[in-house]
Amino acid sequence: MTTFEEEDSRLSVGPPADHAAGLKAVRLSLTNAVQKMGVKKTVTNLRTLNQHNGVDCMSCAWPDPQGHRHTAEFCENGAKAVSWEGQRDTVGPEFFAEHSIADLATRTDHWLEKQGRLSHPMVRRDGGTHYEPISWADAFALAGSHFRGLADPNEAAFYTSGRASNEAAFVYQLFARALGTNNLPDCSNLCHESTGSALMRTIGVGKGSVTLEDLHKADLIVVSGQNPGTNHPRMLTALEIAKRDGAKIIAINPLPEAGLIRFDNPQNARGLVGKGTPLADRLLQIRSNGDLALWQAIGHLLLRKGVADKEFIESSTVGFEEWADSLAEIDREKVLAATGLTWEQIEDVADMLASSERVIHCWAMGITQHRNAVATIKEFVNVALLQGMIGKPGAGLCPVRGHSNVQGDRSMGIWEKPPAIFLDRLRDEFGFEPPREHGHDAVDAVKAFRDGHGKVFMALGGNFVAAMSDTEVTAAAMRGAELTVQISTKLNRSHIEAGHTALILPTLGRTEQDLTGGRVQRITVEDSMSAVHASRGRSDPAGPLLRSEVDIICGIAAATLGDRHDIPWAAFTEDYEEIRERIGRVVPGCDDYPAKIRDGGFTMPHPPRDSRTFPTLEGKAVFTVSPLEVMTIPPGRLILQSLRSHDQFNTTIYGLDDRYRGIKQGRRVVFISAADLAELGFDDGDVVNLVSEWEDGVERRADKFRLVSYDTPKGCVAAYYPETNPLVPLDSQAEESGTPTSKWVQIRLERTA
Ligand SMILES: Nc1nc2c(c(=O)[nH]1)N[C@H]1C(S)=C(S)[C@@H](COP(=O)(O)OP(=O)(O)OC[C@H]3O[C@@H](n4cnc5c(=O)[nH]c(N)nc54)[C@H](O)[C@@H]3O)O[C@H]1N2
Ligand SMILES: Nc1nc2c(c(=O)[nH]1)N[C@H]1C(S)=C(S)[C@@H](COP(=O)(O)OP(=O)(O)OC[C@H]3O[C@@H](n4cnc5c(=O)[nH]c(N)nc54)[C@H](O)[C@@H]3O)O[C@H]1N2
Ligand SMILES: [Mo]
Repeated sequence: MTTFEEEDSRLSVGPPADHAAGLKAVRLSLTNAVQKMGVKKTVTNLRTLNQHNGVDCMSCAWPDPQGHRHTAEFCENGAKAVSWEGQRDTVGPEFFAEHSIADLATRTDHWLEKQGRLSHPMVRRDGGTHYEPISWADAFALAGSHFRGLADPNEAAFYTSGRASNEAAFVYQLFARALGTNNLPDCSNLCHESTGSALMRTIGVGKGSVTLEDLHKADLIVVSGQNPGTNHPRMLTALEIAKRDGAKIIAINPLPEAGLIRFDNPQNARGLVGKGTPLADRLLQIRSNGDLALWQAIGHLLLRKGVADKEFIESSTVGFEEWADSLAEIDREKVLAATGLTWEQIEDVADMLASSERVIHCWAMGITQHRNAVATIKEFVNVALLQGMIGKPGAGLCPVRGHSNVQGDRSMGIWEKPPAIFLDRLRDEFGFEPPREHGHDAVDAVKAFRDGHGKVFMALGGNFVAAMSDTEVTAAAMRGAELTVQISTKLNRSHIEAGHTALILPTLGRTEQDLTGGRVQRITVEDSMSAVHASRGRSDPAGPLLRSEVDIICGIAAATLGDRHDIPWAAFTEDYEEIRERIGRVVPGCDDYPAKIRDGGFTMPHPPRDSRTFPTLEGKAVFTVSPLEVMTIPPGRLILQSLRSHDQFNTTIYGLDDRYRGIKQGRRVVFISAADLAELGFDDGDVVNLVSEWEDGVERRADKFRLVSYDTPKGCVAAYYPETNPLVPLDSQAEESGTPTSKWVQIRLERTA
């Protein structure tokens, strides 16, 4: 199946599952791994995954247990990620000679990545119809000449996807700043940026405040806008442990996701043979973006009950009175309309919170990718502060990160708005004055290239064209670049919708042995709970020409900057320990970095978690007031959220099934309520076009989706990303954080002829 039509022809729909994982997951992951990698590589890779001294799994940022680890400390989707990277087929000069870029443009995302690992540096010369081989030296020289030719360093943009190691991220931002720009858009801009914005303002640190231990000890865990059964399967083990000790779990989600309902833990005997653990004690099927109203109502009810950790509020916070005043009254009708819940359901949750001593709030993309995402997260913080649920064992804020090292990349300075302290330390270490004005985030970068101000776009991993909103606009912007440079492991859309001159630079994956500089190199990563540790790949690289990310970045940096600023690019490549030395001196919280890594890793400091101190402007935690704005849509229209299937990792499509939602062999489906089907006059199985409506008057389209009758609130439908990204307007962004509103797009359904 290579084309879009063929891929859709076999779609079938069955009943959704009511539980996640179990024996079937283990069997599927092993069969899949052996098919892709062969037996030897499967054993090497899976045996060391998430073990002390082994490979950090690149499928998600969920932390590893500190002490005892299971022999198989990975999940079905971790195994998929590893075998996808370990695939034996390769894509090299013959493949590119056979397939023109025009031909590749007709292929699906699934087909593109499935062709195998990129094995040779390739270039598309200006006007060329095909990619052709290029030597590494020529590739570096070509990139260097384009960077040197820029009239202004801000004509460059440096994108990062969250799989890059701390070492690669550090030298990458150093290169960008030594060139003279803070244009460092990253996948975080599309992901947890709203979390960072809300937490920086309210608690002074843009990261979660709990450890894995805290989760085990909590007595109430709220999981909002997250589908852990697919996206963070190992989180279910933590929920199961908490549950066994009596914790209650509340899931807030428009969809009854399988993993939230019941979990068969494949790693213990009970899970293998028994019926599994029922996880959520409550499932609130909230309407899209009803969360702000819900949490304001909960705040209101808790205040009415007199719930408050007065000592903590008094000693450690500001703004309590204003917040409490703002919620003295609440418009009940507005709350019920926004949430689609009953007042009894909301009171019940407030009661559960009131009677709990250790509460953890978890959230992910169902919260961050909305227009008022930052306000919603600030409301989680308000309620947590009211109850004093921060900086105490078993309690806190737990944004669950996506990419395995997205948090580490931020710590290393991948940020278009770097804090002054970071830039000061960079200056002191390297003796040059880094640029101070803020750079472009992901949306700004698209606009710069769309409007002709952007000239060179470099990407450290990822698939910017498919991951970004407004696919057609983004693709046209990238095609307008003078040069695009993609450091990648697999072929994807961003290699096709590329600049006039385009480089594909094949790199080692995390599971592969890195012998750069003739020595065994390790890299380091930081997980969702700020734990930093080393990772070392063991398997043979997919080809002899592959180079490490560090090697490629330093090669291009040296070709661009020569010995400007005396930065020892060659020494960095020789031995990554040299980079770790610099990380230790530049990155706040990383003192003695090399030694701490050698000792097995450490947890980054987090003042609110560690000592209930809050490095905000006010020096205390901040209650904030947000207006309750209820977003409405005209009659006959629907709110579309775009989400992940069980068989994908972001834009990487492993397969065409979504087992937990009953979908087989297809992805162009829209989950819609029976009530909407009836009201709009459609039937389950009808094929429709999706048309998005936005204030600019432009109608964005995605054609031929099959309607699937599903248990989702009326008015709220769901479909997979990246297929739906053409529908998300570039300007539809979260306030303050700028994240595209991937979970809120106003659409109408159009009958197909
Ligand atoms: N296997 C696998 N693992 C992954 C990834 C992957 O693609 N595949 N991606 C990684 C990355 S980068 C990330 S960021 C994470 C993503 O992890 P998730 O955030 O779990 O990913 P999504 O599939 O976007 O799911 C969003 C969830 O939010 C719900 N939701 C949507 N709108 C709302 C709303 O308005 N309110 C509430 N309360 N809920 C809502 C949806 O129904 C869905 O269950 O996973 C990471 N891990
Ligand atoms: N509509 C909609 N859009 C979304 C989202 C959504 O929920 N809905 N989610 C957003 C989120 S949360 C995120 S994080 C972004 C993800 O955006 P990205 O991080 O840009 O995308 P990925 O799909 O993770 O990138 C896949 C590519 O990374 C490359 N790759 C894989 N491993 C490595 C490696 O080790 N090194 C290097 N150099 N390259 C590697 C491969 O070439 C592969 O094709 O998408 C966002 N876009
Ligand atoms: Mo993400």
